[in-house]
Amino acid sequence: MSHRYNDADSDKVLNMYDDDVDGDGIINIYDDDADGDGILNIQDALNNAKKLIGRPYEQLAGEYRDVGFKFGGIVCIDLINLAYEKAGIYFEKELRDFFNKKPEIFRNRSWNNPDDRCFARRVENFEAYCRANGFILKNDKNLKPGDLISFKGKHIAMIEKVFDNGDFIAIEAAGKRYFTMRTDKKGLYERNIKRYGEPVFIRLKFNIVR
Ligand SMILES: [Ca+2]
Ligand SMILES: [Ca+2]
Ligand SMILES: [Ca+2]
Repeated sequence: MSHRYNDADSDKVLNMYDDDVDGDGIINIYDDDADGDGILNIQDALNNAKKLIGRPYEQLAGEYRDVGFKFGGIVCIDLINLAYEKAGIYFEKELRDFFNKKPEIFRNRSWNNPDDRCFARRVENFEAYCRANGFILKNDKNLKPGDLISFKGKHIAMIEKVFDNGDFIAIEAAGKRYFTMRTDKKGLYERNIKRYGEPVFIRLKFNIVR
């Protein structure tokens, strides 16, 4: 996680606090290539997510001073957050900043707010952020690698590969599977629709006016 504490553009603001990680004058959420490595954010994040395959699931869910995470365990949303932060998009910060702009989109604000350390690790907050920004797809007809799939704001995975017949492979960190791994659509749906609800598909967009 050294990327968090690096300062890619040497402006004395660490990456994790920097609105413009690569210092090209375009702030991260409008910058298609936020870390300036020549790879677009979505592809960059997908590459990073693949590297997280094999990470154990964080069964303690942040309890005990987050010891599980410190030892490399991740929960479903960490897969997304870590994959993106290495690409220069820090959703931990973006969600908190967004709360200050549009608090009304978040539920249970008396405790579900930026002061809560788990605020940006709640899928429902990430989904609300995506909804407010118009990132929710109408259906699953034209999924692309890098799209995200959220089950009623309770569970989330990243799509890696899409087949012509509508099938897909996703990367998922799920408690019942113990390790971050690939899943086919059938397995993903069987594990999660009954438990959480119907899927919502998300395509993040950068380089747009919001
Ligand atoms: Ca910086
Ligand atoms: Ca930039
Ligand atoms: Ca990049």
